[in-house]
Amino acid sequence: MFKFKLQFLFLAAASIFSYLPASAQQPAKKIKYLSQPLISAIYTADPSAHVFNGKIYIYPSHDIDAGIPENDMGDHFAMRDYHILSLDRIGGPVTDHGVALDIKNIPWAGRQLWAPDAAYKNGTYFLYFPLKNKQDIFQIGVATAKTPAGPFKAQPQPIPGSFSIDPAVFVDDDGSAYMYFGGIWGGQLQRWKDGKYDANGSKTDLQQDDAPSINCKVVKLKNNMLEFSGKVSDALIVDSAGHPLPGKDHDRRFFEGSWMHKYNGKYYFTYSTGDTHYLAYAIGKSPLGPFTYAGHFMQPVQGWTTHHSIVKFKGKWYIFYHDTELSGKTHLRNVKVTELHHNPDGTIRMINTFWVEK
Ligand code: FUB
Repeated sequence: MFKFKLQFLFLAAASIFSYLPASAQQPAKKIKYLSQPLISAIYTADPSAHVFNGKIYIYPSHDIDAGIPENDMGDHFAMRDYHILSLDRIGGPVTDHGVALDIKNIPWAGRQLWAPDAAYKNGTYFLYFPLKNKQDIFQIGVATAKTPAGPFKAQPQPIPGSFSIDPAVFVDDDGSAYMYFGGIWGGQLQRWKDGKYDANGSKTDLQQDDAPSINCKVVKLKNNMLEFSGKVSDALIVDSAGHPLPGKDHDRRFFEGSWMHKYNGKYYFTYSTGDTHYLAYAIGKSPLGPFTYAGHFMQPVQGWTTHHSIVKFKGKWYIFYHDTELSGKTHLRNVKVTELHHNPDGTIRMINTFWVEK
């Protein structure tokens, strides 16, 4: 899953000069970043941001160095707890609220607490998290708290009918809540055919280039926010002619890390293309899709890929994302934020998060 093509290019660019004799060295090239890490005391990734009580709360993964070798299934992402961050204003100080949920307090836990999200309803905050169960199969759990920073108490079992990774919960203007979830390769989505897990299924994607690609999943949540209401369906992405994107279209097809925001009455489904390292978007008339592919809006970051969220705060739109500026290592990431701009025609302005200065 997490090969380090771009990271390698970056490290090569940054370090090649230090191996040359001083006389042969060219003027040092400097990597410049669009934004700075929001915190540096711990490594954080997969930032899901929400505005609660007039503040921004960020629900990130907490990256650690577990000493597990890197592989395409993401075993090196062996996270064990969550810390919640908050800030009163963009650019202001960031508070780390400490451990909000620990894997040792989740009764069904196997390993790997991956990208979480949060939501609020009727006086309760909900933290949604992907975690491998004791059979090493990813499912999605939920924990509750009375305050946005927790601590959160996990439900004794995963959400019935849940699978794969990267839950993103969107609450529409009418109060209806939807969960988008799924990720291929290490996220195991390709192993879920006909609602059943196939341990012998492909390790990456379907490996059928001309067949429709695997879609992210979407499901309405019950009013209690703890259970799925009805059937899980595909958050289908189609091209401008209405055809599903094929499996071979790695530049455009869904990989993982979905998010939903509503802009001018339209539903913007955003996601990572994974092995091609872009953030892409597709627009629909309903939160359930289908969504028409509209383009890329973030160029590859430093690191294998990024994971984002989009939120409106004090009249402006922001994107929270991660890269590996602090560590230079794929599995030790840091969260960042920058402004996101919608163009007058409804497209999203392209973001480039780093460049090499001559
Ligand atoms: O943090 C672990 C995984 O890496 C997330 O679940 C994916 O979205 C990717 O960011």
